[in-house]
Amino acid sequence: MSALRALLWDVDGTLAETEGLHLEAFNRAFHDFGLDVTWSEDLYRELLQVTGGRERLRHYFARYRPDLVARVDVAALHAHKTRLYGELARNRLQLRPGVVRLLREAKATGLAQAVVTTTSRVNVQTLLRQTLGEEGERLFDVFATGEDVTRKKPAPDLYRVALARLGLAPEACLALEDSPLGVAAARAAGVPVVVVTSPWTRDARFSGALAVFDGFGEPDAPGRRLDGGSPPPGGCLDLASLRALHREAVRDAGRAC
Ligand code: XBP
Ligand code: MG
Repeated sequence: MSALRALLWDVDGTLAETEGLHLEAFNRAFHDFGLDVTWSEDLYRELLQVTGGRERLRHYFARYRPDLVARVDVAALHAHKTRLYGELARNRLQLRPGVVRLLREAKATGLAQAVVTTTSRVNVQTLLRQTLGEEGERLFDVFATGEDVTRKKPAPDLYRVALARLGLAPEACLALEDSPLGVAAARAAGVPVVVVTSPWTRDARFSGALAVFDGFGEPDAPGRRLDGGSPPPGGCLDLASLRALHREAVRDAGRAC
């Protein structure tokens, strides 16, 4: 039986609610490039079905503004969006309630931790430095970010990169994700996955997830379990609850063989 050796963390929507800021950065970038384009929240929710900012832009122009396809340099537009995101993020990013508690608990117990995200390494650095200073990047052993793959989530590639860098088998790990596409990526790599929904994914269906919560939970902001399973004690998702879920996954996989 495989014991839990590592937590694999998604970033956008899981470590922090960043999508509102990404949306703002996309819209400012359109303005700076002189494009008559503004994404609404409803449209952005739909566009989140394409992971990765560059891929999302290409999809948008092809589907909604074919008149702009030949005119827009998507790579330059996305590079500008990334710069704007870094500026906008100053003093505006916070980790989700319960995340720091869980990151530190995992680190103190000797679990490995990885970042597995479609966004860029620089955006991850910005988030971790702004919220946790020097400690931020030291909490993680491995980073797998958008630059590392050509196929982003829901492809398993980012998870495979993280597993290879950790030197661990998928069943020794547990992924934490907020979106169905993230769940699909983790499952396609054989990694069991727990969902903590974000406002952008709250109404989604999460087939293949071990459990679905609406937050990691802190004593003053408890998380709720949304899939009918037993809630974490005191509404706080801690390492003991994650280990119990992981044991269930390993046991069920053993039965299926
Ligand atoms: C998040 C994303 C990201 C951000 C934008 O997916 O799809 O693309 O929205 O980031 P996940 P970039 O949380 O599943 O990794 O513009 O930096 O690509
Ligand atoms: Mg996410």
